[in-house]
Amino acid sequence: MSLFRHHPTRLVRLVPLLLVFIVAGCYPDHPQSTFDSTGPVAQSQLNLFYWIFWAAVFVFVTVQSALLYICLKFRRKPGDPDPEQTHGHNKLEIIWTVLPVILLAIVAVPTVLTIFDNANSPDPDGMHVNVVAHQWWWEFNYPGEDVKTSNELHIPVDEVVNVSLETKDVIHSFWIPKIAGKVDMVPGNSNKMWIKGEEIGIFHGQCAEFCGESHANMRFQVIVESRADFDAWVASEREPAVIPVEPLAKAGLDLFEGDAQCWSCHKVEGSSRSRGTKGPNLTHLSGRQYLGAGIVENSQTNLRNWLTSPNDLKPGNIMYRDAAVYNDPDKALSDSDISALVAYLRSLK
Ligand code: HEC
Ligand SMILES: [Cu+2]
Repeated sequence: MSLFRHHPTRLVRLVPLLLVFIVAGCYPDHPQSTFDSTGPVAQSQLNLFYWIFWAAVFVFVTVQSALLYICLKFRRKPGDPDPEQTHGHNKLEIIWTVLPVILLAIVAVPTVLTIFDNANSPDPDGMHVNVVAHQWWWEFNYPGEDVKTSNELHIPVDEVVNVSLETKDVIHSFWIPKIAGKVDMVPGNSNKMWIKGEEIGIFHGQCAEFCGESHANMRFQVIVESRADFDAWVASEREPAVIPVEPLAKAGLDLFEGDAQCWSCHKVEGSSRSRGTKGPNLTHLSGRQYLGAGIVENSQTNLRNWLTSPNDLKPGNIMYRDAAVYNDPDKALSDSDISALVAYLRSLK
């Protein structure tokens, strides 16, 4: 405690800082706050959290009050003789064994019920989405709708969506803080969960299991929309990409499917050349709100920045690591190449 004795003010100065952190953590109106749930799964998890939280508060307050009381009441006063020496106390030992058992039961019963509720879809024959995680982006396949897309999950409001979770590489974890979470995606395994969005809007998703350099940048958007909007989205996603006629975009397509070798990692439906699966499906890239798995807004400038130096936006990403245009100086993209590619990608509506 010498620190305290010599420099009490230094430590006291840290208190406001600590409060800032604590209060910031409590702010519910945050895109990744689990305290502002909008779906039954996240709501049940939040209810469970409160149940356990208040049980813990009860234990804390009871134990600390007893401790304080005992310390004050039975503290040694000057001149006191040695206290009476005892060994064992059956009644006390039974009480402090039985009480925690009851408390643990109070916590365990709702926990197990919630686990089962979250694992068993109320509508197993409803809509399905297969989510495949990659370092550091997401693939979303809708087998019933015949739609394959990346980095943006569209779901109809108030409908149960059954989700299966897989990974192409390391362990990831699927988490939409306001709607549901978290279930791990484990190599060689397919995990299941269900989600339901009860509010129309755009929600944030985030990988919740450390998976390498750009783990923190492995995000996605969840677009909860009306049934009609969802059906319209499905209809447009099912259309193959339109072949551009505008000369710059056309030049971009030639590069994409030729010297720039983008085709080897990216799929564009409707193209017989672009069938790659190492990177996100780009068929309707322009329809997405964000680029690079939720990192930056999908604007012309950001797309240009992404193609110029993907590593600045997303350290370590596999495109930068493996694409020839970033690794072989002879194949590097010129400014006009990038303009053409941007024009082509912007045409992918
Ligand atoms: C070696 C494989 C590979 C090659 C070659 C490649 N990419 Fe990629 N690309 C990826 C991967 C992987 C990602 C996902 C990166 C991430 O978000 O971590 C990606 C992401 C993208 C994205 C963002 C997609 C989204 O949903 O936000 C665009 C746009 C893109 N690439 C365009 C291109 C273009 C244009 C070329 C050719 C110059 C190209 N890529 C070449 C692997 C590749
Ligand atoms: Cu991760």
